[in-house]
Amino acid sequence: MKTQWNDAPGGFHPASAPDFLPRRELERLQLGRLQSVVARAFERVPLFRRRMEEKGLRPDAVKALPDLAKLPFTVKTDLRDTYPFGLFASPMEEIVRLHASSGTTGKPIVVAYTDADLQVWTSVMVRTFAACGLHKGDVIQNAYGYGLFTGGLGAHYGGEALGATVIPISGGNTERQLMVLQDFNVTAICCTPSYMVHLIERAKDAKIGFGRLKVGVFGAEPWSESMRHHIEQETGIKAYDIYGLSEIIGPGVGIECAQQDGLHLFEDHFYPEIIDPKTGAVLPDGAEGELVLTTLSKQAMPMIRYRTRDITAIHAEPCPCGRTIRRIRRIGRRSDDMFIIRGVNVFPSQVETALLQVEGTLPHYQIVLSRVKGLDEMEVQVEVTPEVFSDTIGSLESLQRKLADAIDHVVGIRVKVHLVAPRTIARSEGKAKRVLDQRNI
Ligand code: DLL
Repeated sequence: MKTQWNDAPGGFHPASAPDFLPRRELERLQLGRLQSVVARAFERVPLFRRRMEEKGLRPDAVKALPDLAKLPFTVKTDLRDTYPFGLFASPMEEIVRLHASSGTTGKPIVVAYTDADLQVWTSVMVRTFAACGLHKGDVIQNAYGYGLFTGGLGAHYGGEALGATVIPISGGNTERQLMVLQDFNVTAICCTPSYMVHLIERAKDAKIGFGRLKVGVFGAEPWSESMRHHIEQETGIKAYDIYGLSEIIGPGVGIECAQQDGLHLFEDHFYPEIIDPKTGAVLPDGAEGELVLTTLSKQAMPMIRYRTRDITAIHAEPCPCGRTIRRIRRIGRRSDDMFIIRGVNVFPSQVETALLQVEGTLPHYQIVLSRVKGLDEMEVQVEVTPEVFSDTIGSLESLQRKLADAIDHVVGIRVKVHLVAPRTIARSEGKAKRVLDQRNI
């Protein structure tokens, strides 16, 4: 095949062909894959079989794509309850890789891949990088953590298969990251957006730039449009949002294209539904709800109707980039991220959006939750820029008021804002921990 994609950034990569399938062809492919994966899970995963039988269903109930809505959901606790290998649909000798995701409590969840699963993963990561305009000749600094976390190895093999040069630097060691970035002529970086903010700060300290860097592939945690603006302004690169989760495959479930307006889901492998999180009912395209994903081709650990807890909406309208695979809106919220302050639902991402609208602060903040006389309270700690910090008390007070106003405007409640000196909030090398929950202390 002629590899024109070598010459033009953003050009076509052959692996991306499924991104552009005519809808009917895509749906035919999806249905065939769905029927086989449901049959496989029914035959090989006792928990899934039991749930199907409880509903009086057999795999032949899936005659068309909408029939998926009849099938039982899978939830995170199913992975915990069957720890470590209870949901595997392949014998151990066919499993060539395990990853694990640390849970908030106790045992992690374990995910498995056959050789064919790894090939699919690599192909969706190639499509991911291609959608960001990367190709052979690019130099990718992969600062996602290598190890049990899926970010490092997932991006790694995709980058290599793309034909790019991959630097497997993993997370952390910020000085070295900046040195490599300059010296190895890095053109793309993969890390969490919060770590990129940290790199920007340290590069500024060292009075160095970002060399040939042109693209960032940032994900694994929610980040706001204002955060994107900050990163792009400070570095001159294009910052793309990448989505994924261990239970489904890892990174490579969805990616933004050059439009940066929603994430295309590789729905020939991961079938999306949006449900009402309370009733479980499937919602139409455009409606906001919980994203539910079904792996259409996974062998080792098929996930049927996995409830991601990520809140988004499907955009069905065509994308100017020409991809026919549907898009989801950027994920700013998880249903389990929410807390209730004085009767108002609050998501951490709303706080970020509000803070970054106000000049004089840095994108480093922490939300501290506490319980006072049985009621939940929230305080927002925000770092201010060194210039503002050395300013008069009066200007700090005015900034504090502006921030409280901005939060009030976005979230709808007045909360305490505490300005802190630059470099006082812990920096993360991977996923940032934005909420410090002291309610049960
Ligand atoms: O974070 C996989 C990944 C690695 C994705 C590298 C992107 C880049 P988990 O550790 O299992 O897997 O966490 C998955 O992180 O359900 C979301 O809540 C959140 N998340 C991931 N990407 C995004 C994103 C990896 N772009 C969980 N925006 C998911 C918002 C995200 N949230």
